Amino acid sequence: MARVIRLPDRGRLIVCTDLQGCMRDYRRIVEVFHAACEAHDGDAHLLFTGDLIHGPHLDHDDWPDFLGEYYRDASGEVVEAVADLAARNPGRIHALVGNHEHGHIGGPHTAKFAADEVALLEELLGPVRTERMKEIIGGFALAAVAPNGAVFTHGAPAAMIDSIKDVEGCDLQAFTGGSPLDILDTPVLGPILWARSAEPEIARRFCRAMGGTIAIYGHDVIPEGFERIGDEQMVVSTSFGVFDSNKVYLSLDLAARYRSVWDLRVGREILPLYPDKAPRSLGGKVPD
Ligand SMILES: [Mn+2]
Repeated sequence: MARVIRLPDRGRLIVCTDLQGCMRDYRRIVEVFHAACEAHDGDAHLLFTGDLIHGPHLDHDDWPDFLGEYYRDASGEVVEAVADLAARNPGRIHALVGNHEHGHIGGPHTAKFAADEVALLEELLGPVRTERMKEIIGGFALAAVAPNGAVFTHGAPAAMIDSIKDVEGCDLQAFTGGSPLDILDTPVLGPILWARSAEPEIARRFCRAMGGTIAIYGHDVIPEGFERIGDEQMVVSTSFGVFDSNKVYLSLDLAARYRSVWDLRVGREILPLYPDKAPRSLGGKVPD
């Protein structure tokens, strides 16, 4: 299957990064999507940029403060909810593979909150729900491109590619090593799923090859909610590892033309997930 989603040149696009099993933030972004549908005559899209799964399984007392507000992992429920939402909104719900999803369909097993998060989740789900989850995430893409210039991936745009075909034809089974440390050496697939940064020149080249101008991704935690890197990269933290007050999502005009990440403005394209908790400097309602 082609691993690149081609978004249309009209309507609104809501972008949500790493949820890592947080059902509360999932429900909130679905509210945002429905509000965008209403505001744009039904013409809205919702894109998840990977890592829907693998959150902490911790009791309240063991929760480290730096992870933000407490939640308990609901990975299986989040993936199933995304599939149901996609079935109810044909062609409007899009999802990319993150390094955490990849572990279930050929990638190295992640070990962030458990020695083997892939084995743990599959055990919790049991064989039937595990098969369904693998089927769902097996249909996810590696990148999405929009005529407005935005190129979306899970990790940083560090892959060396000559054209969009290099990503379209990418084999999710290409990783044959054993250790997660070896994955970055797997061309295209490794950097797209695991890179935390990209040199400006490499990022520019990646965007050009994908037919776009700016790269938008998650994978890393930005405690302040988002970060611009140079003119062509933006890292967004919608959920995981961030306090509610600083969680942001993007709302992009698919009919616009974005030449640099500075065209994305707080309060317009960069919006707080919880406006009632966010400072005005992040487009929220709370005085700074
Ligand atoms: Mn990730």
